[in-house]
Amino acid sequence: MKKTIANTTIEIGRGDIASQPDMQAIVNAANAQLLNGGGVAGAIHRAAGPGLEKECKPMGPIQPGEAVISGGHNLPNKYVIHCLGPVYGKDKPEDKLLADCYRNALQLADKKEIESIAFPAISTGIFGYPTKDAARVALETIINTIPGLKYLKTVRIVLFGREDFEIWKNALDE
Ligand code: AR6
Repeated sequence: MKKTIANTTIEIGRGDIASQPDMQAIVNAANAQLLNGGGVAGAIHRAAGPGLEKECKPMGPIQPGEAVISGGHNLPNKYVIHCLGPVYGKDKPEDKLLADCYRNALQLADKKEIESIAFPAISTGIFGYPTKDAARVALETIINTIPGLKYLKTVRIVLFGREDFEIWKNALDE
């Protein structure tokens, strides 16, 4: 499932965020301390090796909505952009903070002249953000941010589950 906006293609795919070798950057659904964790953060840190945590630790803690960049270490990607999503029901307003994540990550990527980036569904796991609402906020933000970027050609959303994949596909269709 693809959609092109101002020369940038948005793709919705299924898979593991830590196995996206054709992307220059991947995004981590991080914790504030930028340490190893569960879900996406666990998969990324496992594949990257201990050097990633060592590089990230001094950059933490970060705030909800913030994004920071590191190297990819043993990952096939040159960069990892770490975003702290809002905890649903706690960090408010959730929709603004989630939008900040996607916008800040995309702008940071463009500053580094990154042409391809893969996102997981930030905040929709342990942080409890409902998938359908998160998909709408994320896609709206991506679509609105793309025209202001110079280098980015591909934005991929990588969904773990089949149901999540269907929800995001429908959201992009709308
Ligand atoms: N690839 C792609 N998507 C995945 C993967 C994977 N390998 N693993 C899980 N998902 P989460 P959050 C999906 O919990 O809600 C961590 O412990 C998952 O099904 O990783 O932002 C951190 O340390 C869900 O839809 O991120 C933080 O403390 C989505 O990715 C906290 O969890 C996000 O799930 C962050 O929570």
